[in-house]
Amino acid sequence: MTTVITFGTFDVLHVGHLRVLARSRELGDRLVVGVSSDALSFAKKERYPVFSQHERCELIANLKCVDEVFVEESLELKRDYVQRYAADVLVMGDDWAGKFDDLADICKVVYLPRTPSVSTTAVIEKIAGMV
Ligand code: C2G
Repeated sequence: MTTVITFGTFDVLHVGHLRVLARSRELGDRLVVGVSSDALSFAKKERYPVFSQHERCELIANLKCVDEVFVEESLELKRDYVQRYAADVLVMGDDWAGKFDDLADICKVVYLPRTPSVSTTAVIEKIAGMV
């Protein structure tokens, strides 16, 4: 049984999010997803997500490729989360390339290419332009 873990805010869910999760799941038998808390998202991006951490967790937990979700409270706790969920593989989008290589002593670290031309910010701007 190979457990894969990945992390993200996953605000305003779009196909880029879905693809990275589906590809992550293909790397093992079980996919655990850490969804950034509202406070962590604010610290990273200086704005609160459109959808709350409860709504984002509910959406991610109900995707076919996802087995378990939890709230990621801090970027500094990656090692603890990998150990807590007994993850064999840590997957991150390649916007984080190299950032988690220090965890290679406890799990395989994989960076997947992002889906081009789609982002939460672009979706928000597109909707804002329609109203
Ligand atoms: N993603 C992607 N293609 C896109 C947009 C996002 O593959 N066009 C991926 C990101 O690379 C990431 C995941 O979707 O793996 C979630 O993206 P974000 O919600 O932007 O995640 P981020 O805020 O970078 O949070 O601990 C790490 C953080 O929680 C990551």
